[in-house]
Amino acid sequence: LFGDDYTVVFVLGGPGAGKGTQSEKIVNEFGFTHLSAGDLLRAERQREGSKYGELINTYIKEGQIVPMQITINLLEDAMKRSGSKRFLIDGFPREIEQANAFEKQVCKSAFVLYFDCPEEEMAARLLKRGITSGRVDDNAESIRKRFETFRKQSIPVVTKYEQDNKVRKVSCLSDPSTVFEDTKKHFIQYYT
Ligand code: UP5
Ligand code: MG
Repeated sequence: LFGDDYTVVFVLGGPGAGKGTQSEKIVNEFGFTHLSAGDLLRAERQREGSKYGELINTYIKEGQIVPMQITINLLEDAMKRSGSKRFLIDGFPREIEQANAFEKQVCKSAFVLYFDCPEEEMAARLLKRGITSGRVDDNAESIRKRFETFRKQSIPVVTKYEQDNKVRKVSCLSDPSTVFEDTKKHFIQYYT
């Protein structure tokens, strides 16, 4: 559907690794459009008249992956509406089936930006954010479930793309601007 003149970069990493934080910085410097699958699902959950509000809320609270066609449709709509040709797809694909379906139905990916972060650090960040975020999944119980889903279903996506030599890995342990110094290196080709 979206052809060779479109660029899709998948931004992956565990819950709280810093996908959203770094995506914002990439947008500012490289003119990409940032689409967070989680943000799109949360917006759909709140949308008046949505059929999926309740379902989405349950999946998010349980740290499980929402049935993929819902997410793929939201992403595709957002891509069309944006009028952009360069996308950071943040927090998606979270399982191999989603990766294959998206690449077949919507657009091929250029590469995967993978933010690597130890679970202890991610948990600390999420618990801290949970004090003010209002996110239904920023509590100890949901965080534990999100990590479990990440290990079982999402890490295999990274492994799959590693086999195709498409993963660019960045450690997320330092402060956001230091992490961005590393992130940037992977976008040199997109300087305008
Ligand atoms: N922070 C960030 N970087 C930092 C740094 N370098 N040093 C210190 N602190 C740092 O950051 C998280 C917190 O850490 C913030 O407070 C930030 O200030 C701080 P953020 O940039 O928000 O990290 P991010 O990786 O984006 O974390 P997020 O919580 O958004 O990740 P998740 O992957 O858990 O959440 P997402 O919104 O992608 O998905 C939520 C749920 O939606 C999923 O669990 C799932 O149920 C559902 N979903 C699907 O079903 N399908 C999908 O395709 C996508 C989502
Ligand atoms: Mg995020």
